[in-house]
Amino acid sequence: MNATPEVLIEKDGPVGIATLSRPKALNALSQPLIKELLAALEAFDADPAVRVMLVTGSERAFAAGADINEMKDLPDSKAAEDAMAEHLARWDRIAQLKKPVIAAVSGFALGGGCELAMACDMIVASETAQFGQPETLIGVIPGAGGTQRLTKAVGQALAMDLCLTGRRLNAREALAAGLVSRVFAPEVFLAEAKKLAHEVAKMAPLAAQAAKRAVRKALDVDTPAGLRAERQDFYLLFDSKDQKEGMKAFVEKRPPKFAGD
Ligand code: DAK
Repeated sequence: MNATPEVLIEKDGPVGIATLSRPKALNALSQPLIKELLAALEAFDADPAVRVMLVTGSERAFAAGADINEMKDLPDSKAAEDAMAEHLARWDRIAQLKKPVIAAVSGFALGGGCELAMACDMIVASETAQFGQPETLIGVIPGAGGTQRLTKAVGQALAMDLCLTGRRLNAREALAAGLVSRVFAPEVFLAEAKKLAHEVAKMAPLAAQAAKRAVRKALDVDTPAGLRAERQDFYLLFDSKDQKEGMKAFVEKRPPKFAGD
């Protein structure tokens, strides 16, 4: 762990917030920073009081990529793999969290920054956001899922364009391309992102987690397998108290009280 935290952790009721805070390097995602972020998110994932997580950065940068200084002197592929295998495993664990994770992106989300946002379940953006995968400009390619997740989010034409030219998408372009789901004016961006997180936190927690799992499944498996997984989770939710409460509250015309079981 760093002497000075580079990830600020806060709980806002049922919303666990992790704010990347390495301003001098535009939140470049060094190995210690990712380690700290993963620890924070896994603690939120295990905390029964937390239902949704929000990952955000500063106004100027969500994150400007993995830390180039950590990679620049790696002599060859073997050294790169040795140095980064554990790091990559941590990135994978971020994508495997059970609870919904929202990325709230202001400013630069480049390279690993864009990949981190895409490892989350939903991306909302400030009008200042800029998304890109400029790794080919520095002699590599996206290494934390960018080629796959970006292509699935925006399609081959645009993903290829971004990866081969390093050009950036602004927030409106990212919205039109399907990379982000909402764009907010800078003055209200964080408040709106938190509002959204609180809205998601009102859902039946087990159902929200199952919805996350099922939607993500669509990216990984063919449709029949995805439908099987969806159906299985649909039926399983009838074992939960929250399904009983949700449907009872509906017919009684009152708001549900979900306990998460
Ligand atoms: N790494 C380290 N430092 C960075 C950085 C980065 N990615 N991005 C910015 N900085 C630092 C700058 O060096 C500068 O530091 P000082 O010179 O002040 O000490 C400070 O942040 C401010 O940056 P600038 O002076 O450059 O600010 P500008 O406004 O002029 O430009 C910029 C902002 C974001 C356009 C520019 O900094 C930039 O182009 N940054 C690099 C963007 C980039 O190429 N990103 C992709 C990096 S490669 C993997 C996991 C992840 C990855 C790969 C593998 N595994 C686990 C296998 C991901 C790879 C990448 O992300």
